Amino acid sequence: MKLEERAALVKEWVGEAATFIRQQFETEIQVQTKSHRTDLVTNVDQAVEVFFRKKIEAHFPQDQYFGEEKMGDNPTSLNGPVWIVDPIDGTANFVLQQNHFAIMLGYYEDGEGLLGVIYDVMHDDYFEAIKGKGIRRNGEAFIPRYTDKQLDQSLIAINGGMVMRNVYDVQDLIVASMGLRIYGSAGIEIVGLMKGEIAAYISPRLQPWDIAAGMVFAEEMGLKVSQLSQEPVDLLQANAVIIAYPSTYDAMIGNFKNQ
Ligand code: 2AM
Ligand code: CA
Ligand code: CA
Ligand code: CA
Repeated sequence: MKLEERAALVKEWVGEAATFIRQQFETEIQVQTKSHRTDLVTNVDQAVEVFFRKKIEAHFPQDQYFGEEKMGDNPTSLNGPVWIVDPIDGTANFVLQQNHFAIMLGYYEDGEGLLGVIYDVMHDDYFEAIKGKGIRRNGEAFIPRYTDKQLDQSLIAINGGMVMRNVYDVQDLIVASMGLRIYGSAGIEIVGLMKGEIAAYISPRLQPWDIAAGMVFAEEMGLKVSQLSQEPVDLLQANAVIIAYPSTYDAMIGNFKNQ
């Protein structure tokens, strides 16, 4: 199946999932904690992940699937066709703000990102990246307007916990920038990069589903993405990640202290 056809199918599924998610605000959402008091999961995250797994299984039974809420396989390799799904990215925002969360899907073949989707559910803003074909926003070709700027002219986004604890001395980088923004959803932060609101997003522990879609966008937009150590991102484990416009990336990458 052509990538464009896959992309059209995904768009249909995401639309259906988003309608379901919005309807859940009329019901009582069941919230549980995972690794930490602030690490949340709800019945809605789980239901949406089951929904995507079933769609993928029905249409592409040969493909590997993995998602945050572990409703699929535990991935051991990126060989062949692989889907990487975050049913709700920004669960704390979903629970507490009913806003500022995203659905994210990445589709890879032999480790190469071919399709990325990030959907800002409450703003009905749909971003799709197809390898070699650029980005579409709500069905229209999307032309990034941001011009590459120096760090002192740039707003940057950094994970909140990392800022609070000054992990890798990131506060020095914030001081050197135009200012800090924290959105609380990797997907919404990557959308912020595409819209040119921010010039960099940095997080100390992104899981494969937090960054798989974003890496396809990065490739199509000419953004730089790597681990903070400058190693390539490994989609079989958690990574400390920077995704940024080239000048901002170059200004920051050598300055993550005490890694
Ligand atoms: P999630 O909401 O899908 O879990 C919050 O800063 C961002 O980091 C969100 O995109 C969130 O994704 C992600 N994240 C990754 N690991 C997390 C964790 N252990 N606790 C909270 N957020 C996490
Ligand atoms: Ca989570
Ligand atoms: Ca996530
Ligand atoms: Ca999630």
